[in-house]
Amino acid sequence: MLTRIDHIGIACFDLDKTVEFYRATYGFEVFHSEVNEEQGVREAMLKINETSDGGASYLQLLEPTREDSAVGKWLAKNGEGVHHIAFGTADVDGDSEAIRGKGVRVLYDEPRTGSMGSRITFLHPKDCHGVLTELVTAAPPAAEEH
Ligand code: V0V
Ligand code: CO
Repeated sequence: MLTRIDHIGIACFDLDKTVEFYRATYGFEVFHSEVNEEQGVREAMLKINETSDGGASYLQLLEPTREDSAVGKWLAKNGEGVHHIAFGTADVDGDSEAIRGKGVRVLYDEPRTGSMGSRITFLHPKDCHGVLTELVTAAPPAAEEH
């Protein structure tokens, strides 16, 4: 069951400048940052609020680490802006398989590693009315601490 907006992914050319915009304009601070080489992104997570399922909602600012990455290609074509939305679930495996069964293309056979040790997969935007959609299961709290 999808229980929250986990994050909104925003593509940018310069992560540091974009982080500074969100800090100076809205007062949002960086909660976590990392490089995900598999996805070809340098990212910053800005926590917006906790949610009733024990999780949280974030903005995910994304700068490509290489031009041929998903975000690099998208930026070259569209410029900066909202790149994807992500729904949180306790069961990304079960939910993605159920959605695959409805005829929506799930991009990965098995979920991959996402921000903060989460497990993620994506649904093809052409099957989702133009919205690249991600499903996320957060890492258990103990795993996040190590
Ligand atoms: C592409 N399209 C999009 C889109 N990206 N539509 C809406 N939103 C997007 N973000 C459209 C594009 O305009 C084309 O439509 C069509 O899909 C094919 O696009 P393409 O440019 O030829 O690119 P592809 O097919 O090589 O790649 C598109 C997909 C790719 C969605 C397959 O971006 C992908 O694998 N994305 C999943 C991984 C990802 O996005 N990673 C970065 C975030 P027309 O022109 O044919 O009509 S990593 C992340 O979120 C992490 C780590 C996390 O949350 O923890
Ligand atoms: Co994401």
